[in-house]
Amino acid sequence: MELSKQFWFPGGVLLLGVAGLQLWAAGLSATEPFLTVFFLLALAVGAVLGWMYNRSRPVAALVVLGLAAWLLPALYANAANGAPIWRLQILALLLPFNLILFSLLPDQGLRARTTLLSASALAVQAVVLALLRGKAVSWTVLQLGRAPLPPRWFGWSWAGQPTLLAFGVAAILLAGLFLWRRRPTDRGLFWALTAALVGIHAVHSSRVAMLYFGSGALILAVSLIEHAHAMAYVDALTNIPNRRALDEFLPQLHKRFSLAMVDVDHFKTFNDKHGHDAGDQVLRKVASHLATVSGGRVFRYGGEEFSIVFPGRSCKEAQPHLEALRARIEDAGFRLRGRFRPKRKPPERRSRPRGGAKLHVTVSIGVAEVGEKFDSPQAVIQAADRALYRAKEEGRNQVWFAS
Ligand code: GH3
Ligand code: MG
Ligand code: MG
Repeated sequence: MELSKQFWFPGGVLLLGVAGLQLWAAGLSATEPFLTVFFLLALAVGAVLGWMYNRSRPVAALVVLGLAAWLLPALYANAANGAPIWRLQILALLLPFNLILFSLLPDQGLRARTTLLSASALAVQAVVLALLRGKAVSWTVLQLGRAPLPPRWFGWSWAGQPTLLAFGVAAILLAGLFLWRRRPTDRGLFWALTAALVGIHAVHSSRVAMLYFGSGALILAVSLIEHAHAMAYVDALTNIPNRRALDEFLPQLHKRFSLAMVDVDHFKTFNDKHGHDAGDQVLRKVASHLATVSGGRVFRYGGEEFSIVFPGRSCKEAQPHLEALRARIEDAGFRLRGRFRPKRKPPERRSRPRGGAKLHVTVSIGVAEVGEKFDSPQAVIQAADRALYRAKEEGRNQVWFAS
């Protein structure tokens, strides 16, 4: 899936759908009890999934959304009745702050120390907020009133500049985190944050606020389902679909397809020479090259073997793409990263190649297509495997067709 689609789906689409629904149903009082039910259900589903998959970050975020939906409308109503607005503004400011805090903490499961840390952070905030008096309050109000940017830019919101800026910074951080790690839970947190931003502007009605904070909870719940899906169907090392995904994909193809089996040459020797961790880096690199193939879908078949499926294409049509991949992997080479790279520059620098020697690997490829001869996915895989064996026998680093 291309990146923009990956980013918008499903959180962004869900939030837009909810906003559309709210605009369409505005003024329908009959929907209001439904909103409370929706909110509680979304929280419950998210909590159960978080507990099932033992994920502390989404659960912590759910707690924050639940607290926000509970506290903010009440404080807003108080403020409308003349109570000072600073407590409401601080709570709104704490919302993005906490979501960022939880997204940066490592997810080590619900029983890990980080959960205690998150809970303590929330408890400290609650105590400080309850104890704020006198000088501390006037200082806080002063800080909240400080406006580095022109105030008219923020006139549309009651939340004040610090809060809106904190939301902006949190959004940039979470989007960046997703682009970097591509984890569904990071994207879930980004869209939950966006839902919370809309939510704090709906606090005039506790139920409309519940709709948006509930949407945030639902987005987190969906991201937990995506996380579980990725655990089942995506290979953890190379981040491409795994054998199970291939086994389920092939029977769904009702048209002609060709399939290539790709195997790294002399990989055992490479591992023996450079170590297993270096071998893992090679597999990641090879997978990222293979993933650039146009018109094909790449899977990690197992070990150092990959499969590429070309739906609607014959072997002949797949050939130029496979030949290009083979050549690109041969030419690319790569340098070992991380602890394989010497930390300090070696004293006799000039005698060594800069940045360490470039290592090269090659791959052999066997291809077969579905047809009269090979009439089932299993038969195609076996035929491609035999062709791969031929490519190895003939000297490796080449593409062979099944006959
Ligand atoms: P050939 O050219 O005939 O394919 O030789 P080869 O050495 O690549 O083939 P062989 O099947 O003998 O060895 C495959 C090696 O791949 C053995 C195993 O240690 C290594 N391997 C399999 N999975 C992984 C992995 O996830 N990480 C690393 N580092 N090595 C792996
Ligand atoms: Mg092999
Ligand atoms: Mg091999």
